Amino acid sequence: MTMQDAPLRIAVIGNGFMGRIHTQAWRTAPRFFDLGREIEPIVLVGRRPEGATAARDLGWPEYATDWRDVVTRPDIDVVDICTPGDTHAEIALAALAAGKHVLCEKPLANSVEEADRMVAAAASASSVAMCGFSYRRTPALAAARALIAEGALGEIRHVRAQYLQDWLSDPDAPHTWRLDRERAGSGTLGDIGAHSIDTAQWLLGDDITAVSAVLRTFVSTRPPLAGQAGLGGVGGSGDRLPVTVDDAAAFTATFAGGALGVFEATRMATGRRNANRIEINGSLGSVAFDFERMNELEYYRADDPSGAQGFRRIQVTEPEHPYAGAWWPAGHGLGYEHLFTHQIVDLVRAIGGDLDAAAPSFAEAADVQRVLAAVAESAANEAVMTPVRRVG
Ligand code: SOE
Repeated sequence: MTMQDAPLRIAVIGNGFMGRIHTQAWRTAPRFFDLGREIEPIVLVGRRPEGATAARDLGWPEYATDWRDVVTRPDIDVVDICTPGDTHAEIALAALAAGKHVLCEKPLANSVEEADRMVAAAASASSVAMCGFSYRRTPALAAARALIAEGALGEIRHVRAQYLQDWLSDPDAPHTWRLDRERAGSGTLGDIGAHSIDTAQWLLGDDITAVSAVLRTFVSTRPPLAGQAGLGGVGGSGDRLPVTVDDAAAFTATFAGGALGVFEATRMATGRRNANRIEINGSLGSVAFDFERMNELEYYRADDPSGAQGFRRIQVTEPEHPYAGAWWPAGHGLGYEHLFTHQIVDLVRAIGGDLDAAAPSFAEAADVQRVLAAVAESAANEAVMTPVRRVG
């Protein structure tokens, strides 16, 4: 049996929301896509012994509580990191040093310094290292990228990106690791603003060169977490804990190619559950996308006859659209979990030799980290906020 014939043996590190959805993706990918390789889930890692029951329910043959015991094991080929950001670098470095392929959840790290160490380790490893910016695997966004790449939008002038959620809008929503700077690195900015940054740079094939930013924390303390239900969990009755990260981020950005970007990210936009939106305007047309309608892409062509101009709504559910053909009959549509399945498909293809499929690389993800750092630096430097001068 050659290496390529042998099953790819998987360890997922982290058993929260992301660990669960990655688990699902590893199981589903080989059922719908020809991966050229069998997948063998070996072990799920969580921090608490009581996670064993849920791991079994998810179909894992084994559960462990210390990632250090797992990432060097000879029966593991891929280490899939789904932990909070403060552990990404340590786990990835250990896994790469042990020759494992690595998939690491976004944002790549909690600082540029950590991200750079991960990039260096990936560069000297012979295995594949990829960061999980899952929205790149949305068929509609992949279709938008193809339109932009073929020049259908002409010269790109505007990028308008909003990522709006509301799971923190209740001031009594509990404190979780996502609200702790030590663990998460930043708040809304790194959690969901990072997606918008990655999506914008990837869609345009262009780099953000400078930013001017404001960050806001609207609720500065929260009750401790008592139990897990949904993203926010259930609040307990103990002393309130300090929120050490941003609740919302807003920034303008310039792109190397001349486009102007306006970005907004918040987890406090009441009524907006997962509105990851982006609109791009070019000299020949525009595209607009909202993840709450993820199977649709709006497309405007400036050369349509003047009496028939307007945004057309493309159903990105047809066999000719990226990823869509592997699923259901035309028109039937996909959901959030499919992005993660597509991500696994691309990772396995990269491991099989199609190296371009492993995107974003750690280097590209470190570039997003640099934009996050610039946004934080700009926001910390209040001098960039020019006061409005009023009379009286
Ligand atoms: C929480 O805001 C979160 O789960 C993010 O961490 C994910 O990256 C995003 O896809 C959905 O929302």
